[in-house]
Amino acid sequence: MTNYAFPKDFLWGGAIAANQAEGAYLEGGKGLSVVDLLPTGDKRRAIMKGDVPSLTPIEGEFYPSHEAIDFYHRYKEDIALFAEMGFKSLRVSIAWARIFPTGEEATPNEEGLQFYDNLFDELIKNGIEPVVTLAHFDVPVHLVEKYGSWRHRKLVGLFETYAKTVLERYKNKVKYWMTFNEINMLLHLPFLGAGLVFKKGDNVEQIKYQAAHHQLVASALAVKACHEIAPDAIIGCMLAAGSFYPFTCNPEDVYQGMEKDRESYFFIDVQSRGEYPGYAKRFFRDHNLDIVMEDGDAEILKNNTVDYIGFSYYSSRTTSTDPEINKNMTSGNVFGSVANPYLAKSEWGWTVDPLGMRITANQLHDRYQKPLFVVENGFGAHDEPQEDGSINDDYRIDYLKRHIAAMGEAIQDGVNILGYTCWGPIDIVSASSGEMRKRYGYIYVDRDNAGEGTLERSKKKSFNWYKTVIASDGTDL
Ligand code: BGP
Repeated sequence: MTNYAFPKDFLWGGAIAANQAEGAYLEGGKGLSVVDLLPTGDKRRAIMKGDVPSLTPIEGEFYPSHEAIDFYHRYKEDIALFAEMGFKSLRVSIAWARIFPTGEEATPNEEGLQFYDNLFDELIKNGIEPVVTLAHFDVPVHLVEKYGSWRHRKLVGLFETYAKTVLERYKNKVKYWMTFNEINMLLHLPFLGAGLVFKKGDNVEQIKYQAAHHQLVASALAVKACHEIAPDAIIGCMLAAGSFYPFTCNPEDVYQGMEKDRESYFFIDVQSRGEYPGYAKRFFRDHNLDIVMEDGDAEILKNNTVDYIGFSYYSSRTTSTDPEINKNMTSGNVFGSVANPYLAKSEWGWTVDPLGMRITANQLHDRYQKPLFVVENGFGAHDEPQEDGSINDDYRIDYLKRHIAAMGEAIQDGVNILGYTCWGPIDIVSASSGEMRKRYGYIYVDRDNAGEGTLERSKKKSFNWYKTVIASDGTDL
């Protein structure tokens, strides 16, 4: 229960990504994306970090993105279910390689453009506002082969062309845009975030921050294009958020927490304030990083800042300078977090911290003074269907309830939040593990880790719960 209602125009909904839902990985003229090279399990983790054995799919290997949950063919059925829950918005991403299969054709792939026209039309017909991410972990593989992906300046112009193409095409259908999903993921999973492949002897830090600069300029150019092409639309950035707590009140721990937060804030500082913060310049100096910036880049960044801050929030993080404490890292956190003794963890080692949602939202508000949009939040869990097929996912309802309440408290604190698109309202492929078994949905999809199953959809207990939440403007949790 909340003791007040969320705003009437609050964008309740859900979020998915092309590569985790669509499947049809080479259909309709689509080219290969980096995510199409990610198998499941430990191999996936190594590849996401940049140790990439092959830039073509390996014979006999299972790649979950290739079919995913077949949203490409079943989106109408899925959207009908979202509409039944009362969704006001659905966050989707456009697969770059559906529009430009190699990333550098002279003209876009009409079949790819048509697919998203159909998708957006279907959403609009159902009263659901499309919220569109331009890049959700899916650089065309051709650009990795030819240019080394985002390490090369060439990607900036190619991305700008792609962004302009889709903005022009969908300007009358889409009002909410976002540039790079979890842009700070580039530092932790550089192949996933930016298509970066490393060889022995590479100066990894130099390559990552150069790629980051290119993405930041490309993001600003997409903002510029959006403001010119679709002046009634708004465009934001997207941060994998979750503040670092110091493990103790030792100032060394507190300072380290600040530094760790800045590793992520650095991106948003540039996208939202329009310039590199002093601490980033110092970091480059101290680490002998020589980031090549072209004449005019500073102006591009300064003049094209984002309209809102989109973020994902799954958990807080905790940091310590004590080597003994550091032996106890949480397994599920790519950001490098030690276990927090006050908080429980999910089966995948993700810390559960609803109050952290309120803390993070307030910190982002204090820092940027721009509207926020919670574009991902949810609980990845293994669901066990009962004999009659029903799924009683009370654990998921409990997680979501507490996080929505915390978000409501943040709104009462004065934070302007545009909406809430929970992650994976229908079960989709997990980004970090590639598993289907790690489910977030209100809608169950019959498919297992090996890709077996009918792909049939069914409602979990949480389906009606979320429907009530939306219908009651968040008062009935
Ligand atoms: C974010 C990504 C999503 C997503 C989510 C949940 O990092 O933006 O693509 O999948 O996390 O993570 P996972 O699927 O690994 O549980």
